Amino acid sequence: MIVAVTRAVSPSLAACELTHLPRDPIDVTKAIADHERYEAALRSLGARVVRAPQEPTLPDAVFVEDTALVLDEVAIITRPGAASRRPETKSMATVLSAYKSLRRIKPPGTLDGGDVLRVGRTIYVGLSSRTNKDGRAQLETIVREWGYEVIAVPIDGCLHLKSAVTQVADNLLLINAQWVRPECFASIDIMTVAPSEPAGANALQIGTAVIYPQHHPETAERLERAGVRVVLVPCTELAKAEGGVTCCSLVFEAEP
Ligand code: CIR
Repeated sequence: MIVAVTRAVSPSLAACELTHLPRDPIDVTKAIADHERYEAALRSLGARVVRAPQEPTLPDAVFVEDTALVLDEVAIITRPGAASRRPETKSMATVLSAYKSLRRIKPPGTLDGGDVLRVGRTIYVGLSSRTNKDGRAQLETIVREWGYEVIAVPIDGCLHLKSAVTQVADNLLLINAQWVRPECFASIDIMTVAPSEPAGANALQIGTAVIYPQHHPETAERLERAGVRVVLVPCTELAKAEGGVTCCSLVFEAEP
């Protein structure tokens, strides 16, 4: 069974953390409607959507990806780089404990799930403003038990590693090469975003399809030309909060 853990959009979303974008008014009603379309897209691809408890006072709580890394063997509860986001992990730990045994990133380590890209047994970790060396080292120690290799990847110009690169098919990554160097992913095939869509590298792979923002049509066409099935979703309001499609769920295999 594929589980996708999501969380409702907080009414306080407009007070979200921002790093690279200017604060633009967010239509929270539209954000909520878009998020429901996103959950419907997850269901259409066979995922069982499990909503974590709502966190109305935590503006960024919809971006559940940052609170944990879920592997087949274990769930690692992160310690987000933005202090305002650390309380989000408490209820997420409770939800994930129903499926996996838990480990935790401890102070002074920080790690955002958005900085973690797993491809097979390799875990790439972005060197961002949210993830520090200690957090990365703790992750490396935890996952060594199951034989994962951790590789640090410099990024520049974006919030998280997965703002710059995501997996879109078995051996294929979608990349913005201005924000991360393709050479960091030596043996994997690479396709690039359309130059007019720098924020277009964030796609959520579910099986042989990807959930993808409809406001990046040129990159969507590139994906389709590469043979990737694309399920488009509206997500302009969450994008104003620097969130993408991977950010809004934690997707993993679990026992039914
Ligand atoms: C933040 O700055 O933390 C939120 N406004 C956006 C987080 C997006 N998460 C992600 O890319 N994994």
